[in-house]
Amino acid sequence: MSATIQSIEAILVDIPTIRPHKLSMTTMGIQTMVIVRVKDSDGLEGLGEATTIGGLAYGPESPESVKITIETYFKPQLINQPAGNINTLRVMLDRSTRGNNLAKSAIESALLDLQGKRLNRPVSDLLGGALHQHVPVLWTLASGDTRKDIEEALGLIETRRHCDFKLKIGARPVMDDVRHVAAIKEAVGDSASVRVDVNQAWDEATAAKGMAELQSAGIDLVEQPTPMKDHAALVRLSEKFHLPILADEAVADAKDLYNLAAAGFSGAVAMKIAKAGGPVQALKQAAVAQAAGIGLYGGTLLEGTIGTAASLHAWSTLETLHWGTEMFGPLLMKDDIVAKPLHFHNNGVDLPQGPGLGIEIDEDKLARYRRKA
Ligand code: MUC
Ligand code: MG
Repeated sequence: MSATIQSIEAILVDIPTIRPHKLSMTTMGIQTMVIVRVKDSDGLEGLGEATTIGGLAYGPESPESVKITIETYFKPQLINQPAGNINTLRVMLDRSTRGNNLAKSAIESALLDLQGKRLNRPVSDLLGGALHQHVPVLWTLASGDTRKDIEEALGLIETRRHCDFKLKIGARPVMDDVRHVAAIKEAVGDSASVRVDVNQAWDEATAAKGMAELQSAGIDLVEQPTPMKDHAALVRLSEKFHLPILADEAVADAKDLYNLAAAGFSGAVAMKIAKAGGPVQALKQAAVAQAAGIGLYGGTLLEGTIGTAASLHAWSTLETLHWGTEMFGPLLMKDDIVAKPLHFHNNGVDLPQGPGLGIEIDEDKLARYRRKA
């Protein structure tokens, strides 16, 4: 008789960021993670995480709604079910609940962690096997101040923690942003790849102007310049410019990416376990991208260590990550709730070792940062 699911807990954890993180739609000062703990009848525990950036200013699921979805809707379906067949559980949740991919991602990650612990294998093995033990990681500059961003970038290059940078733009007039970006590119030099994320802030005409300027400033990639639902604009812009576009909010899962590629988009995709609904679902999107000749990039919703580890296990199984990853979420937070943090070095991060995700909770830290009321 296989082990069954006995308890599911979704815990809100609030940790301040090391500095304000300015996006086009909001400024983050605190990151809220939803930590999911799934226990089975043998006493094994699986960990998962859902986060979003900037709460409802960014997307339709909030940390609080994820907690309610898991506790009120998922938990009654999952309790007493065999823990070992993740596909069966997944189909059940997809049939009963539309969307809510952040909540589904946390559950899928926790079930994979549990299964890995049961089989004494890392999650990457459950996903077919790791091809990489060290994954490149860029850093996002988003202090809102050009001088501070340059200082931050030069320090990170010096210590070899990161050599590539993504700049958050879109909140200011386009030419102010272009000057900000060009100054940073000039300061970090040719060996650093500089990309921008507009987080949907431009209309198509502004995007055309901005992209022409960014192309001449030596920027390598422009992420989600236009609103997420405007697939036609992304396609037209990708045909017009050599400067490649990274589709982010426009493509949550495999189907979205298929539609965008079929409409003629060329460029790259930011895969995120949170958008897709879990590591397995994100890899389905990767398969569509590979078939369509679209470049791969390991994206984040600024998860802490558990969500970052779940993503890393998935990205480690992909032969080529054309644009690397941005799995730096834990480094943006002032503290962590795990016993052993991820090891960031040499412009990347090591895939955690051990069964499951390879991550253990620090119970004292969790007690300190969990939301009390
Ligand atoms: C996004 O939109 O890409 C990833 C890195 C970062 O700074 O923000 C996120 C979300
Ligand atoms: Mg983005």
